Amino acid sequence: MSYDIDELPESPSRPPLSERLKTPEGQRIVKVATVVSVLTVLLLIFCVWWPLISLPPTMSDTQAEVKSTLLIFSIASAPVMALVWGIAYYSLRHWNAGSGDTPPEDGPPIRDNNRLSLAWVVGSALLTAFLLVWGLAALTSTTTLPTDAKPLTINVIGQQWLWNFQYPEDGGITSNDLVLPKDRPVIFNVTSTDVIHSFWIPEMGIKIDANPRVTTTTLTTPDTLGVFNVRCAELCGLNHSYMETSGRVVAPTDFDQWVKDQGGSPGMLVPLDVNKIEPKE
Ligand SMILES: [Cu+2]
Repeated sequence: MSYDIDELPESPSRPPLSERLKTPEGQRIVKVATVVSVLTVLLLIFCVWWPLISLPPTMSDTQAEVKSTLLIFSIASAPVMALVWGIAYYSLRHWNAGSGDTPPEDGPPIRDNNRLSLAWVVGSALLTAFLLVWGLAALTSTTTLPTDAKPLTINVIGQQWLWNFQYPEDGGITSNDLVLPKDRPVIFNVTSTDVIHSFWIPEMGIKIDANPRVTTTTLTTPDTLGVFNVRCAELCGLNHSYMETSGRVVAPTDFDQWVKDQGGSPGMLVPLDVNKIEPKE
């Protein structure tokens, strides 16, 4: 049955909420609200629990920001997801042909419930505005260099199927292991000598494409001593899955010692321009 919206009947004055909840429609709303509430709680528990067991440990400010953004966005979306799933569940379970709970015909469109419209529009606007502001703030903080420490620049060169790391500010040493000093911002200039790779440190929350003849840049500040993984996150050929190595975050004095052990000199600038790396033939 269809309705001409110009010929809709006037809405009768509505009985109080307590009365309306006793009607069959009110009972339906109570049941749906119960399902939505239970689902919301379950989803919130999942939002907190799942990252704890599935994400790598946090070893940088970037990864901390990534994790808190994931948590906040999941919590904000849990009630919305529960609302959609709750209504879908109730509809599929009760409003099928055999249940006897199917309304005989479609009801008139709701067009005069201003409070519902207002709540819907204001709720959606607040939620999306919050996510936008949080997202922009997180993006800014993870892509801006802190001003209180001198950053370290490292050239990252991917090739089938290994990573090379150049330290142009420490005598130009090259290493297959990525060694980083703790609490010092690091700028990674990333490129490739052959195909597209992707430079990924799960524990640091950074991942960026390594493209031949192009330099991409990412940055982070390691803040925890320990070992981390360096991986290629872009299918780059037969041995892609073996294109990984380990790295470690060490104390600044240990970093200087490591540089010397590699034949370098801490703080000595050697012009190694990652843009000048010749592609392999
Ligand atoms: Cu690769």
